[in-house]
Amino acid sequence: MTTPSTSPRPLRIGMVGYGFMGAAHSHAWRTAHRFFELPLTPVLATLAGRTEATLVAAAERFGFAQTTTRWQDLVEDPEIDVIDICTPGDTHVEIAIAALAAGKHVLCEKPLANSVEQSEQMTTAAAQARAQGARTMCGFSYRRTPALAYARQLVAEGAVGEIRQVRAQYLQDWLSDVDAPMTWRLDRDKAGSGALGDIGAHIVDLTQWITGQQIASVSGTLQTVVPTRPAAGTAQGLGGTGEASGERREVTVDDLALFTARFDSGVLGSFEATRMAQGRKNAMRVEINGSAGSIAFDFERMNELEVYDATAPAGRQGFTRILTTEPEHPYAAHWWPTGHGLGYEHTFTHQIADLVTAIGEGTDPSPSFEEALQVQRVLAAVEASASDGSSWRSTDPETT
Ligand code: SOE
Repeated sequence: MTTPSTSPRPLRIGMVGYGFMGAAHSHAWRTAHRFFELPLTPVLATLAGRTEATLVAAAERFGFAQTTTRWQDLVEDPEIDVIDICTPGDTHVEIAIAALAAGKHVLCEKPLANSVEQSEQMTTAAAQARAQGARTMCGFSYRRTPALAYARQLVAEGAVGEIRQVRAQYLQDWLSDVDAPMTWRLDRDKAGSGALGDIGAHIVDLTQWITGQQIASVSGTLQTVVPTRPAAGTAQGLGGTGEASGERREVTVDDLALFTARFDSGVLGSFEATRMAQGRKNAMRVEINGSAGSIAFDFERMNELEVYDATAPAGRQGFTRILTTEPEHPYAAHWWPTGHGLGYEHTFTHQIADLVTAIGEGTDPSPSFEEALQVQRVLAAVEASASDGSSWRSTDPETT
C-alpha cells in the first residue's frame, strides 16, 4: 500500500455570502486542486452570512469548517488567506477594502461594485495591497469557458483577420412573469443596476477581452418593462412565484439594456442584455466578424465554437462547429476524455485554478480590479447615455 504524497501548503478561504454564487464558488474551491496541479491547496475555512440558521446549513452543505455572522471576523482572522466576496454589489466596497487593508487576497464577484467611484476606491486599495503581496481578481467567470478562451486565441492568431464588427447578447427569461417576486437583483440600492450590470457586464468584459480592444464610447437605452413586483412570494432559482394579489414594490433597475459601442480601434459593436427573453435561459452570445472570417458562440451550447473561414475555397465555405472538448483547447485536458463536455460550474473551477496559481506564483491574476473598473466605466456611460436621450458618452475618465 502507498500513501499519497503530501499536499501543497493550505490556502485558507473565508467566503462572504452563500447564495447562487456562494454555491458555485465553494464547489470550485473544493474541486480545483483535484483536477489541476496547484501550488497551494484551498481549504474552506469560514463562511460568513447574516442569518445563522441558513448560514450553518449552507456551511455544512458546501463543506466549510466554521461560520460567522460577522464578515469582519474573516478579515480579523490571521489564519484566513483569501476573502471571497459573493454578496450583492452594495457590500463589495466595504468588505474588499477591509480585506485588502488586512493583507488578504480578494476574489470579488462581478460587477466589481455599484458605481465607478466605489470601483475606483477598490482599485486603489488593490494597488496598495499588491505592494504587500495581496492579489485581487474580479469574477468574470465566463472568460474561463474553453470555447471563449479559444476564441480569444483564434482572434489573436488572426483567424478572423481585421475585426470589423462585434455583436453580443446576453438573454435570460427568469423575469418574464410579471408576478415573479421582488429580489435584491431588482433593487438599485443593492444591485447598482439591472440586466445592464448583472449580465451586460459579462458581455462587455468578454468582448473587450476576446478582441483585445476597449470600449471607448457608448450610446444606450434602458427600459424597466415591469415597474412593480410582488413584495412576497416563493423564490425558485433566480425568479419564483409572487403573491399576485398582495403588496407590490417598485422595481428600481432596468429589465432591458440595449447599446451600441465604439471600441478604441473604431470598430462598432451592438450589445443587448435582458432577463425577459422568453425561452432564452442563459443565451450569452458573442459574434466577431472580421475581414478573414467570423467566430460565433452561444453559452446554451457552451462546448461549441463556430468558426467561419472566408479564405476557404468558394463552395466549401460555411461555419465549422468546433467541439472545444479536446486536449488542444484551453482547460479541457484537465477533465474528461475527448468529447465528454463541460458545464457552467467548470468555468468557476477554472477561475479558482487560475487564481490559486497566480497567488502561489506571486503573479497578478486577470481580470484585475483595474479591468473590472473599466467595465464599470462602460456601464456608467450606458446609464448616462440612456438618461440623456441615447447621447454618445465616452468611457474615458478624463472626459466624463
Ligand atoms: C443572474 O442573471 C445570473 O446569475 C448572473 O448574476 C450571473 O453572473 C450569470 O452567470 C448567470 O445569471
